Parts: sequence; structure tokens; C-alpha cells
Amino acid sequence: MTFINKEDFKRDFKNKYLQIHGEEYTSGTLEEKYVALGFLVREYITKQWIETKKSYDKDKKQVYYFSMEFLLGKLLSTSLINLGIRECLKEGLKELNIDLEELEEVEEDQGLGNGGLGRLAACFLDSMASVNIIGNGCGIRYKYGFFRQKIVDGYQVEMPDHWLKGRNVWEIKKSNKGIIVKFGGKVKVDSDNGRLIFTHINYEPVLAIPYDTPIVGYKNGIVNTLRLWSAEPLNNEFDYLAFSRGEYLKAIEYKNSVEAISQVLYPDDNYLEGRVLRLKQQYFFVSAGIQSIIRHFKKNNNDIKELNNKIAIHINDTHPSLAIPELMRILLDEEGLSFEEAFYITENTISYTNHTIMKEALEKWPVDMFKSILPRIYMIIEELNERFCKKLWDKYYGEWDKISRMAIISNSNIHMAHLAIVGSHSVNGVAKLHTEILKKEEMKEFHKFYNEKFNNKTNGITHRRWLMKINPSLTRVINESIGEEWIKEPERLIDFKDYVKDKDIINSLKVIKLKNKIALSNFIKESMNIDIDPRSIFDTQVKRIHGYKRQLLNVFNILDSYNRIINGQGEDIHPRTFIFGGKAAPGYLFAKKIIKLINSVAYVVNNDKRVSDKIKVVFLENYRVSLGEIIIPASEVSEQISTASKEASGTSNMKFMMNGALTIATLDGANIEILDRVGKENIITFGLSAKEVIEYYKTGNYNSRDEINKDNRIKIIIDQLSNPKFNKDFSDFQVIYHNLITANDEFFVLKDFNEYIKAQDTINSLYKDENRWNEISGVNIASSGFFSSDRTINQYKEDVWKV
Ligand code: 26V
Repeated sequence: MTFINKEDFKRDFKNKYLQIHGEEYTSGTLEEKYVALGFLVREYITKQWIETKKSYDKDKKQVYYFSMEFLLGKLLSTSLINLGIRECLKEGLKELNIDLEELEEVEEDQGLGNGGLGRLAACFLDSMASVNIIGNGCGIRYKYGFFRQKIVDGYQVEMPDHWLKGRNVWEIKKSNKGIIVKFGGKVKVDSDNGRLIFTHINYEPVLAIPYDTPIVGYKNGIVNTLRLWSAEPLNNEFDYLAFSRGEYLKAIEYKNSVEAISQVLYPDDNYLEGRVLRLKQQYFFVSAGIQSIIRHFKKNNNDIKELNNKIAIHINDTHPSLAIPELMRILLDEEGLSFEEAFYITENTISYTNHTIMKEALEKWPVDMFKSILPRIYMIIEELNERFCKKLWDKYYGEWDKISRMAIISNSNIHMAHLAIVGSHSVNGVAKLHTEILKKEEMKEFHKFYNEKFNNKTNGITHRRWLMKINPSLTRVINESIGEEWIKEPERLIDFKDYVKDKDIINSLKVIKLKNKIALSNFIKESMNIDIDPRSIFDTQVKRIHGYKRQLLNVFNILDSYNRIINGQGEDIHPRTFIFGGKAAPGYLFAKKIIKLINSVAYVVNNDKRVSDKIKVVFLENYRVSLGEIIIPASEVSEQISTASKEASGTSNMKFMMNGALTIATLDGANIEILDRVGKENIITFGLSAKEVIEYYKTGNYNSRDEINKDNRIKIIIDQLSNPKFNKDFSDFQVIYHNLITANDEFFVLKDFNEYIKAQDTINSLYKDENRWNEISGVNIASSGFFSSDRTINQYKEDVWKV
């Protein structure tokens, strides 16, 4: 039984429509119907939301997940699934001549994230609510999300993502809960009976306004909150004062500089440019978040020293690491605690996840810039640094180099990862290998010093979105064979393994995949006017475009297949459709050229009659959550081919596996744990190991020219890069050529080429036996339960947050 029946819903819907639009629903547009339905669903949710808030037990620990990015995608259908009312509403709407799925399409993606890190935060919110944790998100309400990508003549063009131009039916603005965040100015130091008093003066105030979005747990009555902060000028008074002094421009400047803070998501990942605005964004949401947590905490508790027993704050990468000095500031300056007391509480409240070992992404801020924007926070970091260095000195007496390598402040920079490690009680990586690399390489000195802080939490994805929502037919087959318990306990998906040899199940898997492939083919036909054969192997690589993810290696295989077919050596190649999607950071030239190369190769291949029954190449523009939801269930080969050691975890690898794709993988990130679970007969691995890659980096014993000289296939492909047939303007791919030759193939594309081609041949031969292929597909589905984010969240809950 759910809380709503079809007849009541129909009545509610008609009333809501009337109330919002002042007309009967029958004449409305899809958008208008979507808005009415959205508001109605939010109303249903709100009842449970209030109940959840009422049920907050003062003694129960609450978790706050701080992240600069939350990549939620669409919310309507997952909320309905979690409420357990989607079927009921679907039928009700049908009786009103409305197609629920059409309305679901209308919703804008909420794209406030770059990729894996932001999507992980979204999966974690869903899992926290579903495993009964009171866990709230805290982030920024960017006016513009991740840019929209257009492909023009094969090139990426960036367009603004004005996702709020329609109505966001999910958020609720809490105007009365604004918080002031202070920038710039000076710190006045006075002494009161021997205690120093710090007063921040002449600062620029920024008003942080929260917008709350409900996060619905799966059929458990829990609704948590994602709170996103928007920056506003403090009040009109300020403008008025400035105007009356004739300082018109100053007033406008103030307004603009404030509003800039929550204007746009930085579209880079794994590459840091130390911009003032980004630092302001970080302090803005962290300060607002921490202040609001303390305000709320003090309503129910009178002993601030209990904070770390009642509250856990998790920081998603170093981006929110200013939570550490900000919490210190409040405990010191507002609560009057000693430095030792404040530090004890802070360290025991905060925990930190590292998401990358890419050096370019390690955040550091120049001291001078930092000091002028956040003078009081700087003082606190300085004090933390001094105390930490003293501890290092006691342990490593005289080892200056080591101490300066580990210091929070060194070479006029503040090292945020060091701050995050020192200021939290738990530091984790996101897959087994990644955590090992952190412990043994990147953070080995910290690991020695703080052994007990380090731990692993292998990432996960929410099976409610990435299986139940996007692949209802597969969900039905699973339910019919093993029952529905796996939905609440996803690791029980393993029971499905008993069925994967069953003829009927194998047949169902075939039928479902074909149906999903036809749906994707239709989408591609409609959006790009390209005909693809649903009987070909659907081979997909969708993710950010980056050197280390090696889309280039994928392209090299395509060109090699093309060359083989043309030379009459392609009989063993099964027809294949290569599908790509992903955005390049706007300033990352190499990645942008990769997009252009994929499109050039697609143009040549798709227009060459000699290969048209064998290979097709498609680059789908504007990859985002909702596009992934169409592509993933239709894919049969999942390309997870990063340079070993570079991909911290990967999460699309888990999504593809859960939908029955076979993974072609390097031994990197969570691929290794996928291998552990499916066994080596059910995944195809190749390439250098992380150990070998790291060794090459250390010794410098790799020479990409050797690979070219050894292998004529590579030589031919590299020549093709400058062939006018692929490339009207030779300069286009000079950057790629340079990367491979002059820069000595930083990501070992050429080194792994031969093994990759062999792995692709294995796929061709495996695919010949359809039954065997689908059995493997079934094993992958059955083994994917471990990768539910419910498991990950339960591990955080037990080991880190101690809820
Ligand atoms: C870093 C930076 C650097 C400064 C500029 C803006 C910016 C934005 C995002 C990032 C985060 C880079 C780290 C990241 O996205 N890591 C990914 O995290 C996933 C979830 O843990 C993981 O699956 C991927 O392997 C990892 O690349």
C-alpha cells in the first residue's frame, strides 16, 4: 500500500494544474503539465520531509556531505520510484491522456558537476537516504551548470547551461535562513585578560541564501535535504548608502562581484588554475554550511564539545577543505574554546576523500592571494601549520626537506591536501588500487605519520537509478528470477548467477539488449541522422575527454580495423558501432583535438562504402546524466582503458557492468575489483600494470619512438593523422602528434596498442557465440551488486562517520 491511490492522484493533479496555471489541464503544453506534476509530487514529498525532520533524534549523529559538485540529472522519475508511486501515477496520467515518460523528458538535467566526482556525490545522497542515514548535502547553487556542448564541424563549442530558466520545481528558497560570509578586510587583535580576541573588520559581506531540494529514500519514508547556497548582495541598504554618496559604480561593482560567486561551475576537472573566484566559491559555501550546522546544532544541544559526537562532516576532495579552518574559527572566536579543544573537535568531526592522483589537480593557493581574501582563516591555517611542523620536527628532527614536503604552507603556497589530512580523522581513496597508490606513493610520508587515518572505500553507484530506472525490462527479469530482495540488499544480485546458464534467461537478456540498442539507434537517427545497425556490437566510451582516459587508444583501434578491412584482412572483425561522448575542458587543447579527431575519423569511416557494413563511429554531443541513461543500457562493450594508476576508481565501469556490458579494461581503478568479482573469463584485460607505469615514470626508460619503429601498423596510423583525407587542416592534429612523439607519449598509448588490438580481437571472437556472450553478460549483472553505493555508504557509516 502506498500513501496515494490513482483516483486521489487524478483529482490532486487536476486541482494542482488549475491552481498553478488557472486553466484546465487538457489544453496545456507538456511543460505546463510537467510543472504541475512536479509541484504536486513535491507536495507529496514534503509530508515525509517534515516527518523526517521531526524524527531527528537529538542523540542520533547526522552526516553532512560537503561537495562543490552535485550532478543530479533529472529527479522526477527517481523520486517517484523511491516513493513507490511511479506505476500508480503512470496509470493515473494515462487515464488523463498524458504520458508520464513524455513529462519526465521535459525536466532539465541538474548538471552541477563535471563528471565522476559530482555524480558520486549524487549517488551518495540517494544511498544515504535509502539506508536510513540522516545525511544532507551542502554545495553551491550555480546559476549556470556545466556548459552545453555543441559539435560544429567536428569541433566542440561551449554554450552556457542556463538550467534555471524554466521553473525548478524541486528547490525551496529559504530566505529567512540567510547567512553572512565575510571576505577581505583586516583582523583586529585585542587582548582580554590574556586571551586574544580577533575581530574581522572592514570586510565585504556576502549573503548566502539556501535553496533546499528533497532527497527521497527508497520506500522508507525518509527525505533528506540537499542544501545549495546562492550568493546575494547583503541588502539594498548598502546600495542605497553607496548611491547617496554618489558611489554608483562601487555599488554596482559590489553587487556584481557578489553575484559572480555562485554564477558558474568551473568546467575543469583534474586541472587547477588558482583563480580568486574559485577560492571565494569554496569559502562561500563552506562558511555558510558550517555556520548553519552550528546554528542548528545549538538549538538542540548546549554543549559545543559534543559536536563531534553528533555531527560528521565529509569533504568531497579538497575543494571544501576550508571547512577545517572555518570550523576552527567558530570554535575559537565565537565559542571561546582553546586551540587544542577546537582542534580535537574539528579533527574528529571532519573526514576527507581523495579522488585523484593527477598532480595538476592538487589544489594549492598562493599565500598572498589567500591572505588578502581570507585574513582570519589564513591566521588559523598558519597556526595549524606551525603546530603540525613542530610535531614533525619532534619526530623527524633535522629532516628539513621532509618537513617542508609535508608542511601545510611551503614555498609561499597553501597545500590543501595537507590541510585536509592534518585536519580530519579519516583519509580515504576510492578504490583498492588508488588507496594503495596513495599510501605507497603520493602520500607515503603522511601515511607513515598518520597510519591510522588512511582507509579505502571503493566507490559505488545507485542501482535504483542505474539499473531500475534506466533498464526496467532487465529489472523485471531479475525480479522474476530471484525476487525483489536485492533491491534493498543489492549484494544479493549475486543470486542471479544461478540463472545465467538458463536458456530462457539468456534469451531474455538478448531480447532486452536488442530492444535497448534499437532505442539508441533511433535516438541516433533522430539526433544525427546516422543509420546504425542494431545487430552490430555497441562499443562505448563515454566520460570526460582526457589524455589519461585514452580515447586516443580507442581511435587507434578504429583506424587499425579500418586499415585491415580495406586491405582485405578484416574477415574476423564483427560489425561494430563505436560510440563516444564526453566534454573537454574548454582550455584543454589536446582533449579538444581528440574530439575533432574522433569526428574526422567518423566522417571518413561512415562515408567509405568499403567498410560501411563493418564499422560506424558516432560522437554524441553534450554527454550528460540523461544521455548516459539511454546509452548505457544499450551498450555491449564498456571501454575502461585509462593508463594504469591514473583513474582513481571510475564509476561508469560499474554502470555498464550492471547493465550487462563486457568490460575491456586496463588494471586500473575499480576495474581491478570488477575483475576480482566476475573472474578473468568474464572481463577482457590488457596493458601495462600500475606498477610498470609508475616504474617507467621513475626511470624514464620509455621511448615512444621505439614503439613506432617496431610496429608498422602504428606508423601507418600516425601518418594518417596528417593525411588530408582525415584532416583538411594538418595543424589540427599536430598537438596529438606532439603529444605522442615530442612529449614521449605520456599516457603510453603506443606501448599498450598491440595488447589492446589483441583484446579487441578477443571480443570479436567471443561475440560469435551469442549464448556464451549473454551468459558472460549475466555474470556481470549478477556480480555488480557489490558496486551499489548502498554498500559504499554503509562502509562510510560504520568505519568513518560512526553513525
Ligand atoms: C578537480 C578540479 C581541480 C581544480 C579545478 C576544478 C576541479 C574540478 C574537479 C576536480 C576533481 C578531479 C577529481 C575527480 O573528478 N576524480 C574522479 O573521481 C571519481 C569519483 O571518485 C572517480 O571515479 C574517478 O576515477 C576520478 O577521476
